[in-house]
Amino acid sequence: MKFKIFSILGITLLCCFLAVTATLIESDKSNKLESRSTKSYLFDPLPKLTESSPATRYYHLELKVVKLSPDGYERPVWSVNDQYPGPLIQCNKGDRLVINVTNNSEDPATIHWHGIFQHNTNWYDGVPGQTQCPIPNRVSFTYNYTVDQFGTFWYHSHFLAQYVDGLVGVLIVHDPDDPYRNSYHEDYVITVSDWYHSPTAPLLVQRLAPHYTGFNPYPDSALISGVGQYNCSGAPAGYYCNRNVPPPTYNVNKGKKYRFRIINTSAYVTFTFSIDNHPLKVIEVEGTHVKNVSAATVTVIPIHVAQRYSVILDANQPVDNYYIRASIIDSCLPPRTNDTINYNSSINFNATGILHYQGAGSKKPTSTAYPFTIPLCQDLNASAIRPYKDSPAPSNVTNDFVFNITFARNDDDVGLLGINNSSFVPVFNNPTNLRIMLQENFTDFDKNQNAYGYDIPNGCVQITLLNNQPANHPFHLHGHTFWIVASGLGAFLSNISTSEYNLKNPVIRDTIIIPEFSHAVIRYLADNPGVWAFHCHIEWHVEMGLVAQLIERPTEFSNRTLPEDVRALCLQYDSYYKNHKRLTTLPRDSMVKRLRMFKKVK
Ligand SMILES: [Cu+2]
Repeated sequence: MKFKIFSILGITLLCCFLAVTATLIESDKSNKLESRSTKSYLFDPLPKLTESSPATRYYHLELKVVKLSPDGYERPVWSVNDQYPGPLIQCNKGDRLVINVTNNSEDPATIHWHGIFQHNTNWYDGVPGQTQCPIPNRVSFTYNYTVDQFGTFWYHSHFLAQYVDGLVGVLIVHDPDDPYRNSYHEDYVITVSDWYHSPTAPLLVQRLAPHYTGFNPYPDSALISGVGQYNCSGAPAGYYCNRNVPPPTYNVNKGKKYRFRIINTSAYVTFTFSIDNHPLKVIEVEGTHVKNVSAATVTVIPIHVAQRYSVILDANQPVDNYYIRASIIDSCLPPRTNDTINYNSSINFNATGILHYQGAGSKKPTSTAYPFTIPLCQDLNASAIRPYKDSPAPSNVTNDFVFNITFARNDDDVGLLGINNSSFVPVFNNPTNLRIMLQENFTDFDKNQNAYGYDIPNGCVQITLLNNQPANHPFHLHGHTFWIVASGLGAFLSNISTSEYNLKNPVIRDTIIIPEFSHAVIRYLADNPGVWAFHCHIEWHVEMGLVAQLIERPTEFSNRTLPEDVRALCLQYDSYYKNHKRLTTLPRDSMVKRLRMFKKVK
């Protein structure tokens, strides 16, 4: 075994107080992955866009597996342009994004643009088996869409659990008419995420193994903006592990105001987010501006998987260093039973970063956390996030669906989640939107396609979600935002009284938590023909089947013209599989086989 002493370059001003000491490295000549470290854009204010809008903005994303150590522990990471999180994409409302994706990751992949409506471009929504075939390895594919909305978004792979392996990035759309534009000086992004030291393919194989009785895999770290501080106690002998990663640090100047865009890119966990001594004024939730009221100023924000908030921080405190806190809410998780994958993880649930006032020097913060007063595993109180402009929900429901969240074991004793007792199985090489375009009727699809359709132009779709399970599920709707007209305890229709519906000024967002034994009623307009996923965003639950497909206005959609490169991708994907000699050896490919197996069982 060979040890080297490494000194860490590029240390920020603040981290000088940390002793940067020796780190262990074992050189592993058999591993051919390149080891990279890149400075993240996340700690700088968003660069100003120079071109006037509407503009066409071009991006190139290369998907590639590299060795990175976000929390000090080195592992293969499914990176974008060698980075984790992937590079920033930003534009103005009205711009066109042309994003060329070159897949050199060895796996198939797709990119979903989380929260982007994809009006008239359903085939660029990036969901394998629903809106496109996966992009095979060594193939490039260009996403090309107009962005007619604004807000804080992210992008991520939608292929198996690839995003949990690192394939995520930030997408910001600026609003020329932002009512809060003059209320802050700089614009920062913060991501919070759980992080796993094992690649997800073996974790998924275990999670979906017959007779498995545990819960979702336990993460190893909590990251702030892609940076974590792992104590290395769980690192196997010989693995590179640096227990002195500098803390994620955001610099502010006293007297200025800062917008922070907070994004939870986790696979699993709910965080609370706070910055000591600094109340946060919420101004945006998932692409909708929030009303300027005193209730919008909060101290602690619960943020579930895939949710986003923008807040304004007033740097009006004494010049000092203060803790930024991202804490995993333990009580949102099931008990840590010893049959759960990675149950003995040495994770620190309370990740911290530093808000550094210019001139504060480098001493460690002594600030204390705000008391946590928000009800557990619920969304931020609705009074804090009312839409800036009152936006009544439509009152005439044209299509009414009830989705029961169900759990059952199949004939192989594999635990599966489902919508109305049906566990979704993607068919990667025959995506639903292509089938609709070939005039197939969704009512003829296999039951495990979980296809729910409606055909009334601009009708109002209502979905009642009933969660009679001891688990919390953050549900995300593609292609839309929705009005939350009701939510609360009780998982039966009898628990819901229509007289309590708020149609006047309900919260609008695209990702909602459905806590255990609870319900929610959402409405949205059928204004976007296409195939839209509606699913729990806990990645482990996605692979267990907690996914529905909403077939929106198939009559109209089937008459649209599919871009030739989208169709060609399916031919490339089929030939990739025919020629792929390692089909049975790559863990992620064995996952594909396993998913096909489910299809036979149910
Ligand atoms: Cu879930």
